[in-house]
Amino acid sequence: MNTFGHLFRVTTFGESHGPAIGCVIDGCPPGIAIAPEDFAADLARRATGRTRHTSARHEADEVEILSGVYDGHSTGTPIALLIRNTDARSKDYDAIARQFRPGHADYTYWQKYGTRDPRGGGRSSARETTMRVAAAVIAKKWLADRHGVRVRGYLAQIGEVLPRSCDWAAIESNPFFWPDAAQVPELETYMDALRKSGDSVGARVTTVATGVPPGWGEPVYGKLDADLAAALMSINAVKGVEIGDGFAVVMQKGSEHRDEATAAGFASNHAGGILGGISSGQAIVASTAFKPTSSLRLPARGIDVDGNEVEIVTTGRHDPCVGIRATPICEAMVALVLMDHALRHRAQCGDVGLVAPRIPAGARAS
Ligand code: EPS
Repeated sequence: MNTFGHLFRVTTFGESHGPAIGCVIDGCPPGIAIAPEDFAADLARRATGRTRHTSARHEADEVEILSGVYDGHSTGTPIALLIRNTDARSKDYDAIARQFRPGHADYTYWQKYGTRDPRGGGRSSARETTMRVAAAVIAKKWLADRHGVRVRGYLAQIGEVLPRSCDWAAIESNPFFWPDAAQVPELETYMDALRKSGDSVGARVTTVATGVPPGWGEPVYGKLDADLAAALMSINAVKGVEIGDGFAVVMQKGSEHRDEATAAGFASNHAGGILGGISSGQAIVASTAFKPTSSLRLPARGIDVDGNEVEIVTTGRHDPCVGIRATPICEAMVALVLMDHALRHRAQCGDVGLVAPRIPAGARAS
């Protein structure tokens, strides 16, 4: 399945070392101002090769709009976006073309399809996330213009390192999307040592959507939190998703967890902005866990396609921590889910209008 969403429906295509990657967005409302340069900022935030802490592959990531936009505005017909791959180095993969990297989708793709494109991991490459970010530029724009929704994220953990403070202003001024500027030198040192060691590490990204009105999300099988979890889990290397307090709820008492309401607003946000699968009007908070990447130059035991035991060493240009550049990808998936649910809510309940009483959003997070 390469298609995502119900009414705002995104299909991505392409492989990491093929001629191009792209997407088709079907169901986009007409009248949204869209220009090729609108995509540049978010694509650059996600891209490799912009700092020494990510893969050195340097893609131009220039978007060509092939359809669905006329005179600078969406027409309501399918929007097709294309990005040509300009810096693939397929020979890096010759040595492992017949091997399965431990911890990688190499093995499961092979088992599923009986074949695979080994160049750059083919379709299983994080390169695919480029098109999610591109599609979400349009969703973010519509959500902001129509509803004042803002979707932002930050890196909330690398390995065992946690932010000591959280300042939104710091996040865009360092290569890690880290919310505590004072810790950035420490992270640089950490990542330099990790890269030299040849190993990789996991990370956690927190994504926050503010301005979402109450009512988005559908019981029972279209719950907003379920769709967010599925969307975030569909990002490469993701192993866990939490909404609001997530797994910490296991240790909470009901009297602690419930978010009390006052006329001035909700007093806390343990629920992460979603009750019964429907947005409450509070900030939606999602946390995503990324595993340490599996393409390592440190030798590991493995099997090749003929079943022989082999020593596997992965050379080439890889991310020591893919979570570092995952913040825009998590934002993108949250924005795509919200866009889809906004249209779904409008379709079914657009006539309901404002319902009183409306509790102000109150606390941002728990
Ligand atoms: C990736 C491996 C690297 C990354 C790539 C994701 O690709 P290559 O081995 O071809 O240099 O550079 O990321 C991107 C190109 C991108 O745009 O995100 C992987 O194995 O997932």
